Amino acid sequence: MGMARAQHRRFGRSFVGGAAIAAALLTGTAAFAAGTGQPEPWQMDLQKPVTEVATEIYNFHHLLNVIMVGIVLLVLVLLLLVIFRFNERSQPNPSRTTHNTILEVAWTVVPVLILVAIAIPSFRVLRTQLSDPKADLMVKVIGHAWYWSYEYPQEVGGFKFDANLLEGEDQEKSGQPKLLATDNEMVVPVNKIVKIQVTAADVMHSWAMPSFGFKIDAIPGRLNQFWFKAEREGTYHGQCSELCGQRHAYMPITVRVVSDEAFQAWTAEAKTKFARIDTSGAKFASAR
Ligand SMILES: [Cu+2]
Repeated sequence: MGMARAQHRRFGRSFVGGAAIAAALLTGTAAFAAGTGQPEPWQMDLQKPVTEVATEIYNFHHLLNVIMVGIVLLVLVLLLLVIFRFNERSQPNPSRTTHNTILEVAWTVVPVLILVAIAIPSFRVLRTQLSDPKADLMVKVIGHAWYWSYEYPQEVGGFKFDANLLEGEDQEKSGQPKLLATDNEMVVPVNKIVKIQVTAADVMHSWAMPSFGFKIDAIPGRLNQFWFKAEREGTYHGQCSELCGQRHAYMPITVRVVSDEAFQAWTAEAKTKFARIDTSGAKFASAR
C-alpha cells in the first residue's frame, strides 16, 4: 500500500510536468505570433488573418490545438496510471473485471461529443467560404510559367498587367521581402468583396494567400472562383502553391489592400500605365 502511494506521488509529478509543457505550448502560440502579410523569422503561429475566412480558420486551428492537447494529456495520464499503478509489482493479483456499462457508454459518447464540438466550427468555416457574396470587384487572375497576370474589369478601367518577381537591386530598394515581392501588385479596396476568377495559361498553378485564408488552383481551361474581403489595409504576400515547374518558387503574389480613394487613384493611373483589355470579347464570366 505504501509503495502504491509512493508510485502515485511519482505519477502525480509526471502529470504536473506534462501540464506545464502543454501550458508552455499553448502560451507559446501567442508569444510567437506572426507578422502580417508575410512570414517572420521563428514564426510558430499562422500569419495574422485579415479576412473573415482566415479568422475563422485561425480560431478553428487554435480550438483544435486545445482539444488535441487535452486528449494527449488524458491519454498520457491513463498510460502513466497503467505503467505505475497497475504493473505486476504493485498489483500482483490483477482484477478480472470485464464490462462496465457506464464506462463503455462514456467512452463512446464523449468522443462523439468531441467530434460534434469540432464539426460545428468546421461547418461554420465551410459556410463562410461557400457563402459566395455579391462581388464589388471582380479580378481575373492568370497563372503563367512563371509569373501571375491580372485583369481588371471595364467598370474600373479594363486593363491587364503581369506581376513578376522583384529581384536584386529592385527588391532591395522596394523594402519588400525577398522572393515574395513583385514588380506590379494586385491592388484591391479594403472592406470590399473581391472575387477572383483564377485560371492558368500553360500548366497548373495555385494562387495562395495565407493571410486571406485560402488558396485556389489555377488550371488551364478552367475558371475557379473564390472571394475575399480584406479587413485591414496593407501589403500581403503569397506564393504559387502548386508545383508547376522550374521556377515555381519564383512566382510570388503581392496584394496591396488600400482605401477606396487610393484604389480610385490607382485605377486611374493603371488605366494609362497598363495594357487595355479590348471590349469585343467577353473576358469575364458573368458574376453575381
Ligand atoms: Cu506556379
